[in-house]
Amino acid sequence: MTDILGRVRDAFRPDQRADPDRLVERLHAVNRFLGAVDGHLPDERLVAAHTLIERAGTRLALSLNHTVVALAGATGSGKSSLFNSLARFEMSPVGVRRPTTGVTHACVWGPLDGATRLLDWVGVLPRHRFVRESALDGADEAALHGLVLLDLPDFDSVEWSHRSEVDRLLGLVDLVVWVVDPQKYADKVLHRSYLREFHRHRDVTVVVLNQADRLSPDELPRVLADLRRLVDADQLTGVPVLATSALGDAGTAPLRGALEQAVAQRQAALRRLSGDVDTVIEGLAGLVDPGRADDDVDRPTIRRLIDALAAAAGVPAVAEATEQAYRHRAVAATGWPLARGLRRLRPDPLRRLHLAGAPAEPERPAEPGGLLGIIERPSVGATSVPEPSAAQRSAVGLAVRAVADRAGATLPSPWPAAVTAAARSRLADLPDALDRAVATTDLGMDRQPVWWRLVNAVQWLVTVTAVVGLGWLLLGYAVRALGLPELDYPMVGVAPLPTVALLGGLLCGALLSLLVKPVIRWAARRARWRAEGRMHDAVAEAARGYVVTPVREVLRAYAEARSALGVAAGRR
Ligand SMILES: Nc1nc2c(ncn2[C@@H]2O[C@H](COP(=O)(O)OP(=O)(O)OP(=O)(O)O)[C@@H](O)[C@H]2O)c(=O)[nH]1
Ligand SMILES: [Mg+2]
Repeated sequence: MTDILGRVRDAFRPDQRADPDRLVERLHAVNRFLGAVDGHLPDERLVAAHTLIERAGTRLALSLNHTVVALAGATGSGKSSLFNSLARFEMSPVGVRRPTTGVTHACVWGPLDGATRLLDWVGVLPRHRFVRESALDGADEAALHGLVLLDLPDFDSVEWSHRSEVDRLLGLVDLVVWVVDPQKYADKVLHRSYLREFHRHRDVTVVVLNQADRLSPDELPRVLADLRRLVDADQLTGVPVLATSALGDAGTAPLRGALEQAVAQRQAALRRLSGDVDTVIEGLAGLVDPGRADDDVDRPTIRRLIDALAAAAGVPAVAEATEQAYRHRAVAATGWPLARGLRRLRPDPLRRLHLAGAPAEPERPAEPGGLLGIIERPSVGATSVPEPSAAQRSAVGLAVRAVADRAGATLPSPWPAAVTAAARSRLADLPDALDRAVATTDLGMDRQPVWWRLVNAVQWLVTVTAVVGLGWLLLGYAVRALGLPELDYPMVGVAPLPTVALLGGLLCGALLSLLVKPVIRWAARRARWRAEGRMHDAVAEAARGYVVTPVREVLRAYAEARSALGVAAGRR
């Protein structure tokens, strides 16, 4: 007897106490994991974790001074008999008709008060609750104060409701005593579907071979050894395997000892939940790869995306138009004043695209699209930037895909799918954003450069000089025609001043126009580069906001989930 109790004590490892703070920290980490992956991973992969958080929160809020123990097993193994024998009262009916117990019965040792809410949560009907506190027992039962013992229906029942009740309760109780009998202790369903599933709950599992009185003294050790072998094969090494008989106090003593131990330690609830956390983490382990470094979207891929979006948004066309518009406006501003009227008849290339070159435009509501929105983009706006070609559309599709592929390449499934979904999540709004980016970019064309004004002033000066010269000459002819005394022109060398003024003015104007031409070409190219750079920046902003940022959010969620799971698993 002393030997059995010693084994039980070892099995429960009293030295390795469950740390409630550590348990709460692990549960917080699982919760953090759930918060991080919310919306990124399919809900069905997270059910167990959500259930754990919900159950653990409730169990920890309820009495930790009580230990809820379930007697589980096949029909006829003697659960109710053991229950009655431990309670020393006929509380749960024992019968010959199988299965006998259809609903869970509970017996509470000590006052019922603290256990009531626990039993409400576990779901035992009030009429099936019993209290084991009798003055007659004296100190006998004191060691079990705090025990809430449940007699469960049979797990292998022909009644579906029995099986579901057992499965529900096995997820809630603190400790499970598996009751087997000499005939059915090797039952495959018991071992494969139940005991093996509890391998992470070794600390809160006890196996009893009941009806041991039916075995001869020779047979008992052999059957016990065989059961031990099977239990070890279920990865439950170290779990106590006890022989019991429900026929008398002596037969239940080993189990009573184990229960007293569990009640005294008040560790079962914490250990149960720790085992649950282990199980949940094991199930989630494939969702993150602890060895991999955090990934980011690499710069070359982003650059290719921006280039593709810029092409689709018509940046090259607008840049080209900017260069032409610069030339157009510069010639109009610095050319020979008398020929400017002709130039003004030609349309301004930027205005043709409905782009004046200056920032404009209030916000417009987004239009529906999708990736195909890019493809069907163009009419979106106030601009008449040319529609993207089929090649440009597919380049955008490929570039967005490349961003997702590169970012998700090293992540375990199903994160790559989450990254792809994020990359495409705002594509519907992207066409409008691109059009807005181009339309509102300050192309730097709203102000006249100072040198235009200088050249313009010189042009007017020489033109006025020529006109004055012409006028003067005309006046001379008129005077001569009217027979009045001839005007005396001042001479510049051999030529009269009005002729010099007229010809010099005309020549200087033409020369200035010629000289300014290459400067205009050079400055127009600069204006094009400047506009291109600014539009590129605006498109890059849209690319970041609409494609890269959603992808980065998933990567951040992944990193957070991985770190949280590391803490929950004890890797930190
Ligand atoms: N000899 C002997 N008979 C036992 C022992 N335990 C139970 N029995 C008998 O086995 C039969 C089944 O016992 P129950 O306690 O009803 O078994 P159960 O596991 O509760 O069965 P269900 O309620 O149907 O799941 C009854 O006839 C009991 O008298 C025992 O330790 N020794
Ligand atoms: Mg029963």
